[in-house]
Amino acid sequence: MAVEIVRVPDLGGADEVEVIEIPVKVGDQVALDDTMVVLESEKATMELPAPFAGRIVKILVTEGDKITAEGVPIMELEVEAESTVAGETEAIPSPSQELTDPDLTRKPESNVQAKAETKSKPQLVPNKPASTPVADDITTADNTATDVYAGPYVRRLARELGVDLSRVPGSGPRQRIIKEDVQKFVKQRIANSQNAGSPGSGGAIPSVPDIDFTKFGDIETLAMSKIAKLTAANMQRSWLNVPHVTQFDDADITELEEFRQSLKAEGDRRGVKITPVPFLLKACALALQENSVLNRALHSDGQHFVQKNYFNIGMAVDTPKGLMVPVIRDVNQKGIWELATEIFELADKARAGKLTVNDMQGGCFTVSSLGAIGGRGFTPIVNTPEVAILGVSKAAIQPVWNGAEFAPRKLLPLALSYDHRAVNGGDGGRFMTRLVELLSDIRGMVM
Ligand code: CAO
Repeated sequence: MAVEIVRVPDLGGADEVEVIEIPVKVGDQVALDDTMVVLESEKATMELPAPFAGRIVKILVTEGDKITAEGVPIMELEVEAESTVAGETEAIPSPSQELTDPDLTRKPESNVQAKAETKSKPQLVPNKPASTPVADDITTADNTATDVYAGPYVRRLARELGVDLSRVPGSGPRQRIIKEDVQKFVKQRIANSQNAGSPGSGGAIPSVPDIDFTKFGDIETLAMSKIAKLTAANMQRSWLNVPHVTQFDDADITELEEFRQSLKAEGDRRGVKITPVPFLLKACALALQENSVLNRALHSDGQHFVQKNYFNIGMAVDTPKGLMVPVIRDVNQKGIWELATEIFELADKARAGKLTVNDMQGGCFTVSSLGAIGGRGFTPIVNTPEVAILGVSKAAIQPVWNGAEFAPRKLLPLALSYDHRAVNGGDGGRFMTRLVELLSDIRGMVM
């Protein structure tokens, strides 16, 4: 082991340089070219690189020191025998010595001290004008921006930590970003994310604490099925991405129900069960045709909508393994018998766990009917990339004022959720009103 003294190089014509940053400490292992000290003159800043790899045994300067001559010892570096440079002639990468232009960083010239004359020499390069405020002239986020006022050491640190330097306020001379600024920025971000969810915070989503439920009673841990995991992931993605609006209305399906009952005998002959669901799908397809805004997807480029000119509707099916959504294609072109048959077949297939990927692709809109199960209303979550979903609850007979008296009518509660990035309240309102109209007077479906 040999101890080498690292000295201040040629000052590049400056009368005095100041030690403005010492990014290393005693005991640190440095690699060749790691920044050891940052010096600054009135006109330039220079990062003094390690002339060889080794361990720092002594730092002979402190931040704020003024150096007026070259050759002043600044550090003692313990170098492994084989990496000392005495007599070595191989080309050594030149140091990084820039602030304002990283492209100017490598200039193979003479080295910082006699012992290492085969190495390159740091050069002072002009600082950016002191009057230029850092925050105003930073536009890129890749930390190679020439107008980010920081040296290679800080840039490297920022890269390692994934910090966008353009967002870091510099506290060094002329707002130079120093390592403490990056550290402070990272600490702040961590604190923000830990406080996320607290009023006024803009950080990441707070995690739910892990609770040991055995403290409170007997538990079992059950493996989630593949469907349950997929459903959880899809729901979370949609919930986090989609600004949801849900609006409500009731459709008077008294006449639809009378008509449906009148079809029962024929249904028995055909072997098809007619429930309100095929009517709902048909009415949705027609309302989508007339309100095409709800038959869109948001383009991933954030600049376009994808307008779908086909009308495929997904139908949520409750299965023992979890929620599945087979898709019924071209609903607008199909009759009620055909739809009822397909609904029955797909729901059966879903419950038997036999749906194919194809059965579940290509939906434009989803209907989730909990009518057979019960409940007065719920707010469904949009099945992205679709932009709207209809939640259907249990129909019930209710008194409705007809202008002269309260009459018993069968009302079907509907809830339409939509992605407010793609669908405005007006669009949603028009769709819902038309849907209610079609269900309340099914003659509209055949016109
Ligand atoms: N109001 C009152 N009764 C209703 C109704 C409603 N909105 N919708 C259906 N019914 C009745 C049906 O008419 C049928 O009664 P009858 O035999 O007397 O006619 C009965 O409820 C049972 O219907 P069904 O469940 O066999 O068939 P369906 O067409 O109504 O529904 C399907 C099919 C696949 C939508 C349904 O079985 C299902 O799985 N629903 C759950 C969907 C779901 O889980 N959504 C939540 C998703 S988010 O977690």
